[in-house]
Amino acid sequence: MEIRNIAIIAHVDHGKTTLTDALMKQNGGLQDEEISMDSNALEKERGITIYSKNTSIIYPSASSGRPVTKINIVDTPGHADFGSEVERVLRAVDSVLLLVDAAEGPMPQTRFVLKKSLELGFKPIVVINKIDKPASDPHRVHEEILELFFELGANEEQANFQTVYAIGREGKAFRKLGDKNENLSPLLDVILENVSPASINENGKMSAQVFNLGYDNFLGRLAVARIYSGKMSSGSQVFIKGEKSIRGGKITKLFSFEGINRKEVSEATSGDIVLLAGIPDIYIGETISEDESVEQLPHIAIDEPTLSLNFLVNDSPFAGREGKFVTSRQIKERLEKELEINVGLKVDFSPPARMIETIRSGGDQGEKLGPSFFKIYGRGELHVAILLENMRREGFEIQVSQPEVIIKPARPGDPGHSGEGKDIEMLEPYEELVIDVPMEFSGTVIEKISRRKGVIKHMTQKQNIARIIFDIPTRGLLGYRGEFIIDTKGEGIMSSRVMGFRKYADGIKKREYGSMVSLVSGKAVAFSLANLQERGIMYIEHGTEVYEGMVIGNVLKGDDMSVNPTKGKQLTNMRASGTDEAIHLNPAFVLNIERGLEVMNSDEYLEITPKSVRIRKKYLTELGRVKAQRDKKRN
Ligand SMILES: Nc1nc2c(ncn2[C@@H]2O[C@H](COP(=O)(O)OP(=O)(O)OP(=O)(O)O)[C@@H](O)[C@H]2O)c(=O)[nH]1
Ligand SMILES: [Mg+2]
Repeated sequence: MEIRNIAIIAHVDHGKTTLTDALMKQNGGLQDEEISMDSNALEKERGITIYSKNTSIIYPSASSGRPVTKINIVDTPGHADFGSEVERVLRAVDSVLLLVDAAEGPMPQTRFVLKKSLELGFKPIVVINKIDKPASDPHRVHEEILELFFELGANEEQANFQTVYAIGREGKAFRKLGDKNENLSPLLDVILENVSPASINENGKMSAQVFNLGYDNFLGRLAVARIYSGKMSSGSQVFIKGEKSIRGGKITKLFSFEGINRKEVSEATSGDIVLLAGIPDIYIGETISEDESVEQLPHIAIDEPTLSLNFLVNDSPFAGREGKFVTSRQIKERLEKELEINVGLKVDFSPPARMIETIRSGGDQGEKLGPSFFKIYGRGELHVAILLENMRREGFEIQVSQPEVIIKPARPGDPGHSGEGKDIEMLEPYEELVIDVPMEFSGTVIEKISRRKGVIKHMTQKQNIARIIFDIPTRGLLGYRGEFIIDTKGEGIMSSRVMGFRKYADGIKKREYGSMVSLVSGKAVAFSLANLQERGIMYIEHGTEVYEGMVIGNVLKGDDMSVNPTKGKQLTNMRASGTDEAIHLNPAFVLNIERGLEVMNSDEYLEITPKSVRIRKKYLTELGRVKAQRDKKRN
C-alpha cells in the first residue's frame, strides 16, 4: 500500500485538530464520536493542542475500487510555545497542509511554520478554513497568503500552491468557492495529487530518524520515527548514530499508527511512521540503522529556551496541607521524568547546594532534602504553566520564582549581534507581536507597548479593526496580557512568537502597581475586603484563608501595601439585619498558574498546590522584607 506523510500546520486555533478529527471520522479512523486528537486532559479542558500526535487514515475506501493509500497525518500544536515540536515534525513528512482562518488571515505562527516548510523545500497545500464564519473573506485571505509566500522567498513552484476551501467543523472541503460538497474528499484528492508517495526504498538497508519522544510506564522511553529505507523489525539489533555517540540497541516492540491507535506490528517498511520501544536513551534526530555503514541523517535542531525560573520546595505556612509530593527529591524525580519527553525543557539540577530543613506535615521532621531549588529553562510562560498544571494535578506542591528571560552574550559576528562596534553585546529574545484591536483602543495599546520597547513594524485597518505588528523584547511582553484584556475590554486579540535573540533593550518600564500583602494569618472577611478593593484588585474572596506575607491583591497606584484582610466590623450586641448585604464585593481576580506567573513580582513566589494558587512574598514578615531591601542596597 502506498504511503503519504503529511503534517497539519497553522496558527493557534485555526482548526487543525477539528479538521484532523473530521478526516478520521469520515475515513474509518474514529468510530467513537467523542474521541479527539486532543486526547490529553489539559488539551480537552483548554481546547488547545499541546503535543503533536500521529494518526493515519485509509483513502479512498477499499470499496471504491481505486487503489488505497495510507495517509499518515501529524496534528501539530499551534501555540508558539510549542513551536519547536512543529519544526521537528516537519522533518518527518513530505508535505504540509497550511491551514489559515478565512477571517483572521495569516498570523505569526502561520508565518513561522510556512517559513520552515518552504526552507525544507515543501510545496504546501493551502487550506482556507472556517469559510462559514460571518467575517470570513477567503479572497482577501488568499491574497494575503500569496503575499506571505513571496515575502518568505517561495520559489515559483511553491508560490503556485493548490488552495482548498474548508469548513473543518462540518467536515466539508471544496476545490472552488461556491462548490457544493458534503465531505472532505476534495481535500484528500488534492493530497493524493500533490504529495509524492513516501519513498519506497524497501530493499535498501534500514535507516530511520527519530523526530518525537514518548513515554510508557511499562515500555519506558518510546521513539516516533520515520523509516527512510529498508524494513524495520521488532526484535532486531540496530545501530544508533547521534550527535555524541554511536551505539548498539535492540528494538523490543514496534507499533504502526492505525487511526489514533497504535497497533503492534512485527515489521514496518520504508516510508512509514512508527513508534518503537527498547532504546532507553534514544533522542530526537538520531538515526536508527541496520548496521554501522549506513549514513547518519541530517541533524534536527531544537529551539533554545527563552526563559528561566526556579522551582522550590514549598515552604509557605500552608505547605503540605494539600499535596502528596512535596520534597525536593520527589520534585527532582518528576522533572527527570518530564525531561524524557519534553524536548524544549532544560533543567539545572545543581544550583548552589543550599541545604534546607523542611518540616513535612506529619512526616519526618527536619529531613535534609538536598538543593532547595532547581533552575528550569522553558520556551515560554505557557510551556512552563502546562508542566506546573500537570504536576499539581498529580499531587505536587511547589513554589516558583518569577520567570525571567534568558540573556546571553554575543561577540561581533555571532548571530543576533547588531554589528555596531566591536564590543560583546548582551542579547535577549524578541518576539513578533500581532494585535487586532477596535480602533478606539489602538492609541492606548500602542502607547503601552511602546513603553515596553515594542516597535511598530506594520499597521493596517479593515472595517473598524486595526492590525498592528510589533517587534518587542519578550521581557517587555511578560505580564502584559492581562493589562491588554482590560485595556481593550476583552475585544482585542494578541498573539506573538519568538523570532530570535537580539540586542538587549534598555529601560523597559512595566510594573506600575504594587502588591497588597497580608500582615496577619486568618480568614479574610468581606467587610475588610470591601475597603481594600478601593485600592486595587483582590485575588481572594470572603472566607479565603490567608497567612502573613501572602499577596492578596494588587495596589493600582504606588508601592506594596501591608494590610489586614481579617478585620471584621466591630461586633455589637444587636444584629442589624440587612447591613451585611450592603457590602458589595467585586468578583475576585482568582489566580491560576498562568495569571499568577504574569502578575507576580520578582520578590515573590508563586505557591502551587493541588487546590490552590497563591502569591507570597519571599520574606513573609515585614521586618524580613525591610532587612532584605537593606542588604540589597548595601551590596
Ligand atoms: N466557524 C468555524 N469554527 C471552527 C471550524 N473548525 C474549527 N472551528 C473552531 O475553532 C476552534 C479551534 O479549533 P481547533 O481544531 O482546536 O484548532 P487548532 O488549530 O487545533 O488549535 P491548536 O491546536 O490549539 O493550535 C474550535 O472552537 C473549533 O470549534 C470551522 O470550520 N468553522
Ligand atoms: Mg489542535
